[in-house]
Amino acid sequence: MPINAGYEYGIAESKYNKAKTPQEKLKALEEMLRTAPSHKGSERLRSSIKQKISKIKEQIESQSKKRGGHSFTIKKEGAAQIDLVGTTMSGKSTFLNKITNANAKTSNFPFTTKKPEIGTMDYHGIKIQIIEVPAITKDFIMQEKGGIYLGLIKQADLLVIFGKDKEEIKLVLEELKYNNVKVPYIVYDNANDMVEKIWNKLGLIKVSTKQPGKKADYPPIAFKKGVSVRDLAERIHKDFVKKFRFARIWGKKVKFPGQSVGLNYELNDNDIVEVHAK
Ligand SMILES: Nc1nc2c(ncn2[C@@H]2O[C@H](COP(=O)(O)OP(=O)(O)OP(=O)(O)O)[C@@H](O)[C@H]2O)c(=O)[nH]1
Ligand SMILES: [Mg+2]
Repeated sequence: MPINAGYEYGIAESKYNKAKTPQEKLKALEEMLRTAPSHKGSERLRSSIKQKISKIKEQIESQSKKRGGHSFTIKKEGAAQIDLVGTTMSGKSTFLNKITNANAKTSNFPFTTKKPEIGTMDYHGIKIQIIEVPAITKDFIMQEKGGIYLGLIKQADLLVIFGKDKEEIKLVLEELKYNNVKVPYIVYDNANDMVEKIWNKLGLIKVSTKQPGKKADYPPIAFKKGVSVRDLAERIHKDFVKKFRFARIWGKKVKFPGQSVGLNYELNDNDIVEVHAK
């Protein structure tokens, strides 16, 4: 132990020495860096810890790439793929069954879900794929069984994190962090508006087309936030952009219903668009 390093540093260092997996090593190294003395004399120590951290991160990344080769994925369908990830008996299957057409087995016994369960959620006409990943335990992803799901988790557009309490949520988030999962997530909180929270977090908007003199078409189309009338016109038909004259918009951000806009107009959630072409 270096001179003047505190008690916490000593604990972190002994954790590092005992660590078996690269994930445990990374965690201990980060703790060492956090608790290392920060005076001038300890600069070498800090930089050696930082070097070790970057090496171990490379190791984890190459490990997860190798493992990714064995892992299976599920073909994306619909506007987004969302994974329910969490500890056992945290209500993943119950929620999946509630919001999708799935009929996953739920029970009072742990580890009921043994393979990914897939469902489709219909959000005001937008189809969203929801997948329950079998429960996570400590070091689960590092284990043979858990590792095969790492690729699946990494390809998701959003994760919904489940746990029976704060500790479990923390455990799941740490497992993901130490396996380099960088997918955006939202923590499940059993709120009535959970589906809306999920939709908002996805960063998508739903837009409907319409014909002159008729009601809006159903179902609407999902787009990433920030798209313009041009993106919508292209999605409908490639000639639409060439022949475009103007579009009329009904929605919450226009000055009046049916306002005329050009190709560059940025669309908003729930906009209704009537494209006028030559
Ligand atoms: N108190 C409470 N219990 C719930 C809730 N959601 C589910 N349960 C109960 O918790 C138990 C486990 O629910 P599941 O949905 O099977 O949990 P899971 O996360 O899919 O668990 P595994 O697939 O077995 O790992 C069942 O007995 C459910 O009835 C909830 O929101 N609150
Ligand atoms: Mg389940």
